[in-house]
Amino acid sequence: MVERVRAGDVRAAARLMRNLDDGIPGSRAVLRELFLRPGHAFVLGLTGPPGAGKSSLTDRLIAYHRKAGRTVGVVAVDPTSPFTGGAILGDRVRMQDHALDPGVFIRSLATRGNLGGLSRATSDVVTVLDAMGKDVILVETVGVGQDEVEIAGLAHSVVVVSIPGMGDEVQAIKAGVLEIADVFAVNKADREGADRTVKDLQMMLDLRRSTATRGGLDHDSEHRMTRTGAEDPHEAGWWEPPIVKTIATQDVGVVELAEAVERHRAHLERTGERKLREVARARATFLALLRDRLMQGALARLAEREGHLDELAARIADRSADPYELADELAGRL
Ligand SMILES: Nc1nc2c(ncn2[C@@H]2O[C@H](COP(=O)(O)OP(=O)(O)OP(=O)(O)O)[C@@H](O)[C@H]2O)c(=O)[nH]1
Ligand SMILES: [Mg+2]
Repeated sequence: MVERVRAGDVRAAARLMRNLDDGIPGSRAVLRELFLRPGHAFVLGLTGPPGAGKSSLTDRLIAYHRKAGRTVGVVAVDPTSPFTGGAILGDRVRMQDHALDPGVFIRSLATRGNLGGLSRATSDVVTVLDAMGKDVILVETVGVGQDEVEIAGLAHSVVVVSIPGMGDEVQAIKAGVLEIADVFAVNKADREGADRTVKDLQMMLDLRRSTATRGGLDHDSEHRMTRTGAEDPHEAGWWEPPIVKTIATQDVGVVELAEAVERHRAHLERTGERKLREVARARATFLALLRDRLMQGALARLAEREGHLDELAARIADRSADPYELADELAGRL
């Protein structure tokens, strides 16, 4: 299985991804082997509010990279499929032009059916796609900041997709996304208000630049990457996120978007930040794994002693069991 995946065998990769999803014994050992002999993929995250056009842009970016002779892997994560009534079908339809292209591998993930959480499942798929030798991996996630999938911990570069007329949502962007955006795409630029959105974003960036005294990456207590800033923004090493207007449905601005990402990729190489991001990704992956393992261990022990979790929950609810004491005790024993 390891050799077949590394040779780029699509069926072996699809099977491995399914097995990982289903928790089939042995699949994690395969993943481990693959992890230790990685490929060379550049991982690009696309994130933004539901319906912003992330899948449409992803589709166009696939075409762009294929034209340049690069192989592409895609992970589309949708924890909120009610918005589209099933992202998996939607993504298939939107990206169907590439369904028969052997140079493209598309994998959709929904919340259900992923043992150990979406974050880990996403990172597993990225590992497999990388091992397959894909040149570029596009990871689409819905949501902004509060998402279960920490896209910044997974990708080398992150494109934040916004749309005209977001008003309040730009406020929301201010909170978390500014920190993770390497490139902004203002999609649906055929709609009114695109220039206004560009201006709003630009104002936020200007504000940030004027308050920042230092630039660089560190981790906050939530083990996310944050910019600590270690130098004057006007010195080399400061990355100013470009804002690109796009119309995904008409293939407008897509080359500019891809080129902005390419400039960021070059910046990462030049400044050594790519390595930093890979360390950040390793950190996030490891913590997610550890959390899973500890939780599994704790729940198994709990089941031995206290019975089914639902029964215990009922006892906690009617105050006949003490959740604080139980949690302390379990954690202590682990
Ligand atoms: N007018 C216009 N419509 C667009 C544009 N890009 C995408 N759309 C439409 O917007 C809708 C949502 O596009 P998607 O690509 O599915 O958006 P998404 O962000 O992937 O959506 P979710 O994955 O459900 O969050 C579709 O009907 C697209 O055809 C654009 O540039 N202009
Ligand atoms: Mg989508």
